[in-house]
Amino acid sequence: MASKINSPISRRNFMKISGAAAAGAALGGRSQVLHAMAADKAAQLSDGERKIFSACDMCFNKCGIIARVDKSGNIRKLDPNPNYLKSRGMLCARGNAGVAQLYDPDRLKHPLLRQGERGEGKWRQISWDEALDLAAEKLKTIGEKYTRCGFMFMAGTDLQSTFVHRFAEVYGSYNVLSHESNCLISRNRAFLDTFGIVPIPDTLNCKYIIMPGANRFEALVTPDSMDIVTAMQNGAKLVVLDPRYTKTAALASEWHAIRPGTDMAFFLAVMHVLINEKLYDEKFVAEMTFGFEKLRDHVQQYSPQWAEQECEIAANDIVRMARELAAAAPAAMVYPGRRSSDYEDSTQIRRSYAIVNALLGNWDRTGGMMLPHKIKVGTIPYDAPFYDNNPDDRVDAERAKMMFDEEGSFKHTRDAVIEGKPYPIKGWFTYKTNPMQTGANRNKTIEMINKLDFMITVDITMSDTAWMADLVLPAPSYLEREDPVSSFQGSSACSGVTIRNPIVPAMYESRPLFDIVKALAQRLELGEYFDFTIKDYRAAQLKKLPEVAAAIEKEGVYNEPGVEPGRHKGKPFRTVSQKIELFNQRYPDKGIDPMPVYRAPKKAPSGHFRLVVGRNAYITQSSSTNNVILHQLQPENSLWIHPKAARQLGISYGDRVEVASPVGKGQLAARVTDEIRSDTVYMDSGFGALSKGLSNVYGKGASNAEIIEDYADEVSGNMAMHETFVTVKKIQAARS
Ligand SMILES: Nc1nc2c(c(=O)[nH]1)N[C@H]1C(S)=C(S)[C@@H](COP(=O)(O)OP(=O)(O)OC[C@H]3O[C@@H](n4cnc5c(=O)[nH]c(N)nc54)[C@H](O)[C@@H]3O)O[C@H]1N2
Ligand SMILES: Nc1nc2c(c(=O)[nH]1)N[C@H]1C(S)=C(S)[C@@H](COP(=O)(O)OP(=O)(O)OC[C@H]3O[C@@H](n4cnc5c(=O)[nH]c(N)nc54)[C@H](O)[C@@H]3O)O[C@H]1N2
Ligand code: SF4
Ligand SMILES: [Mo]
Repeated sequence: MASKINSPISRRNFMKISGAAAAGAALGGRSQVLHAMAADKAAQLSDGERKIFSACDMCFNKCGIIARVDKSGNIRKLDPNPNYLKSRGMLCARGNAGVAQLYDPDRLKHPLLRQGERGEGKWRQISWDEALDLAAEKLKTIGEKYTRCGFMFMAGTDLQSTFVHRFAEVYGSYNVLSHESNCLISRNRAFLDTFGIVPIPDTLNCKYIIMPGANRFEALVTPDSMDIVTAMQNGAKLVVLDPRYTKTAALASEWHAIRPGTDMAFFLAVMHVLINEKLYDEKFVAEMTFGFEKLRDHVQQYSPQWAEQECEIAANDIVRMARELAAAAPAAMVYPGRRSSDYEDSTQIRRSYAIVNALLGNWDRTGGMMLPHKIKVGTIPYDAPFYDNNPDDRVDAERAKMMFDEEGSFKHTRDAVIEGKPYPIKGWFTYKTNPMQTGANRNKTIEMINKLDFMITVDITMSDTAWMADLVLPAPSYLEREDPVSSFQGSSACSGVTIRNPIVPAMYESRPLFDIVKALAQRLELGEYFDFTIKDYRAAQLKKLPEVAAAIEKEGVYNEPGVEPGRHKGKPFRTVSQKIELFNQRYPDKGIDPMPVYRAPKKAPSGHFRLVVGRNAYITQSSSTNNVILHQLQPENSLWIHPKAARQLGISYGDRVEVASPVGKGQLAARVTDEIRSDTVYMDSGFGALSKGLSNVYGKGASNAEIIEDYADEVSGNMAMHETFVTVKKIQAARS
């Protein structure tokens, strides 16, 4: 297999397209990263048009938008906010398609109560009063019968999700889940347990980036996605390790089709070279790190020649890359990535990234791992009541070795609910999250839901999760909502505060989450905890920040200039040793290896492929595949399979194939391509919807959430979605 592809032509083209950035780069400072085109576009308002600042919500990035509203109050277009430093004056394809989400005929319009069996799709339209009375009664009766922890809550990424947490706390349940245990908690665990904090990569000023298991030019994270392009224009080298030839791989300086699950072998060998060739930052390591001697001895077993057998990247390439990293240090990094819901040892894999960064001495230095910075906004404080009959802990406690209490683990909570252990959970409230499509092993999610007495879902469309609920409540989209302000860390190059303003009035009978939990709290005699409006809340947030308040009023955003290196100087790290822990001192007590120990990934049984997960630039997890504009760009998903493997199975491009794992299966078209390893297959997420309320994506393609088995990272409880092996067989030939 060709493990390395250079693609100078596509890279040149890409640079041409983003030429505006190059013009800015010469100016330095803030204009270095702003894309000048946006400003002109935003300025061109036609007669009678108004512009309103807000923040995109087609994914978690919250890029700055200026909505153009016509005389009759309809949104004509969403423009990027040129002054919004985090998004570098840009909106992606999904951001541009936001209007189609607002005016989607599939929007939920009224509260709906289930009539037939769960998932049968029979609903009765009810009034809000009836819906809220019923929801409050269920919260009361389930809370009384099973304790208040018998009702669980789950909220996706959103500025109003904070009110789900607040409601759960005052209601009395600690069983609150976020989307994060299906996303990035093993990365957070790893960096926290190394640096005592999750650092921010200074991609803009970096000279050498190794990017393992991330796809930043498709899986957009602002501003990293744009800053890496700028850094490359300024001469930085980007090395991508990915079993697929992603768009990021295509634009990178170098791509290596690493064997899935072996990144730790690669990085242990990089440590081997850095240490044995004395290329690490000796002064930094001596002063700032703990456990170097132990690490030095530990990595002797992991030579580049050994690693080559595991990760299938040539030993001399590993040595070369280690040397190149060291030569560029401290403006060199292993990019920490984001989603790490991959393997059972994902925390340890990401620890190996963190440790290489520490050896490079890139902490708190230009082009390296920076101390994060967020502007502290205020809140309306409260003291939650104490309920003395509640169990001692979360239902998923102790199921992983070092879980985050605030995030929990979707995988472990679901197991606990199915088992009814250590105590029963009978109610579920979900807001803006779709675990039916984003939690691995969909049939198990259905099994859990069938154990519940009552499930409430707040969404904007009939998602697969809403489809399984008992009560479905319609919410306004981000273009109709007033949210609390949000303070964000946009990278080393900026942080700021943004607002989300309603651009059009809430459509149909939709009601914002805040109004829903406030009304429920009132019915449960907890009204005092929500005795305010969103406006009051915003005012409390900005009470001590008049400058911020003025800027967001005027420009839709408050930008804070970049984080300067050296901010951490002289401060202790928040670890046991108060240093960067190459050897983690808390781990042994928890039964965790204090330094990453390589365990080869499971081998695929004969005739099986490893299935890996990811996304592309049109898709936000499961939530944009029904959007009519994005649906036209990508109507269904396909199975990436290597020509060699396809040939053995008699599969040609476009043939319909069935992909099956021990827990589920799906049918979709084969995309025979050498852009993937021959032992691995891939499909985009968010397709194969069960809900007939999603008229574009219902029944289109396959749902990888159905097929992926539910393993978990042993340390953090993060879902581990790359541990599944599947079979592939041809069902029907492509029509020629
Ligand atoms: N199969 C698979 N699973 C994955 C991933 C994957 O790539 N593939 N990725 C993982 C990652 S990294 C993450 S972060 C998680 C994310 O997982 P989720 O939190 O489930 O995110 P989405 O899939 O975007 O689902 C968001 C839901 O919110 C609804 N929604 C959108 N806007 C609004 C709104 O304004 N108000 C309300 N009330 N609802 C709204 C959408 O209709 C959708 O049902 O998924 C994880 N799981
Ligand atoms: N367009 C778009 N942008 C997004 C999102 C979105 O849904 N759509 N979601 C946002 C969110 S919530 C997140 S968390 C981030 C996620 O962004 P990323 O963290 O970049 O995650 P993925 O896109 O899931 O990409 C992971 C890559 O890892 C590869 N891979 C699989 N197994 C291995 C392995 O063993 N080793 C290596 N080296 N690579 C492997 C996969 O092929 C895939 O290309 O994106 C964010 N940005
Ligand atoms: S990356 Fe795209 S979808 Fe996400 S917030 Fe920015 S413009 Fe919106
Ligand atoms: Mo994520």
